[in-house]
Parts: sequence; C-alpha cells; structure tokens
Amino acid sequence: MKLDSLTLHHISMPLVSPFETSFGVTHARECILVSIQSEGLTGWGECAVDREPGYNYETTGTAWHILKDFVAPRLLDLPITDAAEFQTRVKNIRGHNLAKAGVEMALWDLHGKRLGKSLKDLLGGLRARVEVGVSVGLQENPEALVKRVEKYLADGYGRIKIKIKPGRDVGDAEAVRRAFPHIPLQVDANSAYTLETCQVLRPLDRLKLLLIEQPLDEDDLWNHHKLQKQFHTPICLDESILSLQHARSALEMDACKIINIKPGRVGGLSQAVLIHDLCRAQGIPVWCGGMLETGVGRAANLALASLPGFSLPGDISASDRYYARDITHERFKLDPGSTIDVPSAPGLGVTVDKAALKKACLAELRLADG
Ligand code: OSB
Ligand code: MG
Repeated sequence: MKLDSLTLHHISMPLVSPFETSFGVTHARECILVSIQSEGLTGWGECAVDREPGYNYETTGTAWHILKDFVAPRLLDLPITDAAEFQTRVKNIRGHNLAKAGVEMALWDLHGKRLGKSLKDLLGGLRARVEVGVSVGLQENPEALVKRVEKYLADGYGRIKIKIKPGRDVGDAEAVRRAFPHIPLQVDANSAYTLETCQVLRPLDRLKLLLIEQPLDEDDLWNHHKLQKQFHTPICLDESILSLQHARSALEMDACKIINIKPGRVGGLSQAVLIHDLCRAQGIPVWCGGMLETGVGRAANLALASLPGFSLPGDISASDRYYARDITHERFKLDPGSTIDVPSAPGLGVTVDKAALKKACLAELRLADG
C-alpha cells in the first residue's frame, strides 16, 4: 500500500501517581504516538520512549529526529506491505529500537484494519485474556511500600513486582514478603548494580521470588552469567535483550533463565514474536514487560502476551493504574483471576480519543511524500 502521510504526536500524559525506579522519578509519561494515513484508513503506534535517557539511550527528542529525518523518508516514497518489509527498509538505521517499533506498530494496526483482523490473530495469539501483574515503584519507606502493595492486591492484582536500588533492596523485599508470605513476587533493579555491589542481594534468594530482573548493566551479559551461577532465583533480562541475537547469546551463555519481552525495546512486534518463538522452543519462560504505555501501546502488549509462550504474568496493568484519562476511548480493566481482555477488533482494536490527544499534545508534525 502507498502511505499518504505519517504524523508524529509528541504527548505528555500525567500519571495518577509518580513512578520511581533506580534511574529516576516519572510524574508525567512523555512519548511519541505515530499515525499513518493510507487509503482512507489510519494506523496508530506508540514509541515507548521517555523524556530522559534513564531506561536506555533513546528519548522523545532522539526518536523525533530519527523518525522525521530517517524513518519517514524511507516509508513515504515507496509503497509498503508489511512489518517484514518495514524492517528491511530501516535496517541501515542503527539502533533506535523504540522509535522504529512505534512505526512498525502503526503498520500492524493499519494492516489489521485493512484485513479486518485483530493484532492478536495476526501475531498468532491464542488467549482471549491474559494474566497480568503490577509494577510498583520505589516508595518513601518499606511501610509505605507494604501499604501500596496491599492496595494493589485488594484491587485484584495477583502478581507484584517491586523496584529496587542500592540501599532499598533486601529490606523492602523482606517487608513485602513478611506481610504477604504467599504472593507471587519479583524485583526489578533496572541495571543499578555491579557484580560486586550485587552481593548484598544474596538474602533475596531466601524469599521465594519468581525472578530478579536486570540487576547489572545492559551490556554486561557475561557478568549476568556469573551472577546466575551464584543465585537459585532465576535472573530475568530486560534492558540487555535488544534483538533475537541478544536473546540467543544470553541463553547460550546461561546469562538468564527468563526473558522480559517488550516490543519497543527489541525494535518491534515482529522481533518480539521471534524471541518468543526461540524461547518457547527452548522451554524458557517469557513475559511481556511494560513502559507505562498509553492505551495504544497497551493494546499491542496485550495482543503479544496472548501468544502461548508468555507463561508468566505481564507488566500490563489496568488503565486506571496509570492514567485518569487515557489517550484511547477504550479503558482496560482488571478482571477476576488478575486478567485483562485482549482487544478483538481489527488492528490494535482501540480508537484514539481526539480530545484527549489534543490535550496531551506538545508538538505535532505531519510528513508527506514530496
Ligand atoms: O523496567 O520494566 C521496567 C516502566 C518504565 C520503564 C521500565 C520499566 C517500567 C516498569 C513499569 O516496570 C511497567 C508498566 O507497568 O508499564
Ligand atoms: Mg524492567
């Protein structure tokens, strides 16, 4: 199909409460939504970047530049059919996975709308609803954390993840475990440790955690291997896995026992599916991570998590855990059994609320051929 235009929407979405990790505090989520217009249809995608390069090197600023100056020109001058062709077109743009993934998502949405098929069906998803958990940011102190966890459990979340950082790790995890001896619990360090400073985490091995997520630097696969030998608890990689090849290497060197798959981080849903397939073939559990997405990105995460290898609950919480007003008309709600329904309408299965978009918009740029 020939694309008529591609529009970038830089938006800022206030969170219902600040989200603190080892790399900083987020009060409002900034990201870039991409809309693609073609043959009377519009496809939407979300670049899960943030204002600051805390999670990885990409920001709303870098994504804007890469999309405007390099990705859009490769799409607008020639017709394009699908995600595979998109990946070929952008192959000589190194890195910038979050930026690319947002455009790929918009193409998937468009493709689904043209065929009248949901993204879940296009990707080969099997489940109509997926099991989810909640990611809890760092709180003032362990007591406040226990209170916050108690509230999410009361809301119906069946799996809790807490963020940790040096000085706020074993004490926090022990407090939650003491208060709730039997809940499925995991921790996420977002690369805040080294192999040396990680030794303080040894007591975590007695807390029956599901996993320890990304303790070391993203480029430190070999030390994750050494660390995994020291811990019984599975190490799960997030930031380290940017491609199918990274996943292969990590598994081959036993750098982890579980992989967190985020479509943005790996450059798109097509790569995410390939990593899922690899892990499934090797019996490695995967789960769908989150980046505080709006309803657009959340819809894609739900579709991805409906694939059969996603055997652990995803970081895909209900809309009200993030935003008082989301960017989509549809709001995702938590159902019994700690599940959320996977959208079944064509494409992503969500519609963008134009008034909400206008309110959240910081900048908009429409790019067309010629
Ligand atoms: O490391 O998984 C992470 C949010 C932003 C950036 C990185 C991460 C997270 C989360 C929140 O943990 C997951 C979510 O609920 O979207
Ligand atoms: Mg993580």
